[in-house]
Amino acid sequence: MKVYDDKHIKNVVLVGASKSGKTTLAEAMLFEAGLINRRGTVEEKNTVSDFHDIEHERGNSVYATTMHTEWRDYKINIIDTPGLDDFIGDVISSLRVADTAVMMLNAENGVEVGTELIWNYVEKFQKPIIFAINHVDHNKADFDNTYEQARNRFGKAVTLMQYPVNQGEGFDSIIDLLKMTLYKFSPTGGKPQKLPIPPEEQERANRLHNELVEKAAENDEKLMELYFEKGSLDEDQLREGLMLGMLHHDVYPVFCLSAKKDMGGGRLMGFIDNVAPSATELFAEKTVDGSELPCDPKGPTTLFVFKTLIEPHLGKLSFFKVMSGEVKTGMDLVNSTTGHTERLNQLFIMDGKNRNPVDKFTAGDIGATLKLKDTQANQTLCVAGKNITIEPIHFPDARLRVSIVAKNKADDEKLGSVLAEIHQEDPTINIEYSRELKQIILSGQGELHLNVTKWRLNHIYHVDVEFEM
Ligand SMILES: Nc1nc2c(ncn2[C@@H]2O[C@H](COP(=O)(O)OP(=O)(O)O)[C@@H](O)[C@H]2O)c(=O)[nH]1
Ligand SMILES: [Mg+2]
Repeated sequence: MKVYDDKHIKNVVLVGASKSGKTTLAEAMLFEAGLINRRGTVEEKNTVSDFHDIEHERGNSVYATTMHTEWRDYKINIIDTPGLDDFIGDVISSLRVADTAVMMLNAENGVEVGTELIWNYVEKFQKPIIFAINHVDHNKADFDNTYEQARNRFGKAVTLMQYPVNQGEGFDSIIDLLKMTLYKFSPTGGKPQKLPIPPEEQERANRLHNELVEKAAENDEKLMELYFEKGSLDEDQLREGLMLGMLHHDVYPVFCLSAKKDMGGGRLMGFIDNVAPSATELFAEKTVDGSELPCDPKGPTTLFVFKTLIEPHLGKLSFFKVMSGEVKTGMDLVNSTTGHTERLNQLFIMDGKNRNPVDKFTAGDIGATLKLKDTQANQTLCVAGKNITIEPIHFPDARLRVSIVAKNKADDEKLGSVLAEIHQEDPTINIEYSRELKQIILSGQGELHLNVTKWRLNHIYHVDVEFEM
């Protein structure tokens, strides 16, 4: 595994309404980069991202899954998230550690209710945003309408970087307004041919290109001056302007894709490499004592644990982002909440369920470790003597409560401990004991959320339960 420095690591989270194509895009991004040699599909239940049994059963993502890809000297960490509101907990923790949110829109449906729900969280985190309009190969795809809806709903920052030349079933060509090139794909997708923009598209492409340049120039006085002087900006200046625009929410670049046909993912990755900010370019992290921690590889080693996964046969996996410094295998770090020391015996890059061992991670990177004794999600591990606590994630309150009983009395005790594990994995599942009712009260984000919890109790922990509303 090649070692990437902090400037060459980008963290993106794929968010958007259910079925917009997030999991399919993640698969295409790994496949195009050659990290997997077979492209799985959601239908065949063999994608890297949707590896949990419940996801296979539902044909839909339930958990956030981390993966990585490598594209032209950059490492891109991808977190694929579930699109349904019931599973918002994992969307929130993923947004917290990502540096750019890729909001997927389905060109058949435009802006959906699910898009709006997730937008509320995306905005709260103030992270740079890219819109990826997917499904442009569908016969009902309407790219322009989807773009207009996004612009009406999310504002003038929504800025075209591309548009499809021939959306619908025959889709195979994209005009890129940054590179001013036509990308033409073979029927199997992948790497496109680069062709000149055809004469009939030149006027539209020029007009949109100029809009784009102006948008990039607006973000910096120096660039504005150059633009007035020369009437244009070169590619590096454009990149700089767009990156500043992304940082300040003045530019939400729009891309077009068919994730299913593997068309457009490579260009999107190239843009993430070259324009999307890395963690070191983002605003410093806030700590609970009101100070800030810049993402600096030379700073004090600080890991923020954003997610826990408990695999019955493997134990506890803790996912973290290196907020500062670097972490090496065998290092001792202190949990700033409990004061206990944890040894990080193993470090992994996680690609779905696959663990790839590595020796170290540097500031801005995302990794995982096994068997931390006493650390939960939302806690900080840092080098002894520093006592840094990263501002924790605030999860929404429960929206539905039920009382829960084991069908078999003998499971009563087990139920309590298993539910505690489930809460560790998903902080939006809460458990209280009602003395009055002498019952355990389970609460979560909705009926589906609680039913998935029931499914897990039954299929993974072998505890049969009943809900009483
Ligand atoms: N036609 C078409 N179908 C797609 C595209 N991307 C995904 N799909 C299909 O849309 C469905 C939902 O995709 P999935 O990746 O699970 O969406 P997610 O819920 O956002 O993760 C699946 O049946 C995919 O095969 C696309 O670009 N074009
Ligand atoms: Mg999915």
